[in-house]
Amino acid sequence: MNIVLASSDNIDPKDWVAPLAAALPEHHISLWQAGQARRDADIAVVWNPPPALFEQERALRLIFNLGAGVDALFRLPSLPANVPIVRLEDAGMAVQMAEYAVHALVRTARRFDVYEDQQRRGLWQPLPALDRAVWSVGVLGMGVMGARVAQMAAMLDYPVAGWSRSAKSVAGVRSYAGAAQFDDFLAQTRVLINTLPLTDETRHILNKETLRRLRPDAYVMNMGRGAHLVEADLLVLLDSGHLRGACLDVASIEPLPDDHPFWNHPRVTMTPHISAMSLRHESIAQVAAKVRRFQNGDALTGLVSRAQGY
Ligand code: NDP
Ligand code: OXD
Repeated sequence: MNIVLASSDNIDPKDWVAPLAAALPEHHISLWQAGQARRDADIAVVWNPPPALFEQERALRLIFNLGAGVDALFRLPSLPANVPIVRLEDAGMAVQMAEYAVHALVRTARRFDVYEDQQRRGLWQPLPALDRAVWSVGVLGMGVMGARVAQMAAMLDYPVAGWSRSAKSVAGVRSYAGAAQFDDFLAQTRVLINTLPLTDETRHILNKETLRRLRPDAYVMNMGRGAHLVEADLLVLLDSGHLRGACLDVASIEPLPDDHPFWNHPRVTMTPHISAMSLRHESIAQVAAKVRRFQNGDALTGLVSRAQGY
């Protein structure tokens, strides 16, 4: 089969094309770049591909997204309507996401942020011991990422709940499902961790109405997408004291503009979309295994639902 790799980010062929070709020696692998002749590709392996890819390659039978979130693909008007899309499932990302969330959770609950400040001020001052019962964690999205985050927080004995479209059964995690249980989920949450995909239903789900429903002195983490959060609402709730802080891995505009208030806000921790990075070796192994299944006519996991948008 003819397989092309395409991304708007610069891809160094030796990083992706050569290892994918080594993993799939029976197929022809090449880098797709705008302005080059059509390849009559069967499969496109993409991350934020240039829109021209789908305008030119009209014979695609499968699109493989080199990430968990497919929102950027759905924004492309040229995306063909009937070609199946498969996204990365975990591939080493879930453990990173869980590590990121637990780091931020423990930092705020155990007051490491305060101890860092005390150290700078030369202050030797133990603070009261942690009472886990008052640090209820709520994870938005209980898919590959969210379930791992929730499990990890539950293993540290925090009270944990998860919210998803369908009910889940995860040890140590109370399940809330659907719009009908959303308010109850928020009302019992103090540390809100977003791992939802960005869809029409979840855009701006973190706004002043929803964030106000959290328990007082709440903390918000966003590792989903910047457009889940109404950033101005977060700032108002931080400044009014309803929220104690936020840890944000994603922003509505990335890279974050130079004059954005998040850069210098004393209670915002900002990271550059790194909570769970695509790992080349794991991603290529997953793509290669699925290409073989596809070629054999076997069912694929990780298929994206166009109706649900994830
Ligand atoms: P999954 O598809 O495995 O999980 C998505 C979860 O969200 C599911 O539990 C799903 O419910 C739930 N969900 C979706 N829509 C709704 C809704 N309207 N109401 C309630 N629940 C909903 O995705 P992943 O866990 O693999 O990835 C999730 C997202 O994490 C990605 O889309 C991406 O945006 C983000 N991400 C960010 C990274 C980063 O570095 N910042 C890295 C990787 C991912 P159900 O199970 O019932 O279908
Ligand atoms: C992803 C991401 O969706 O890196 O995989 O954000």
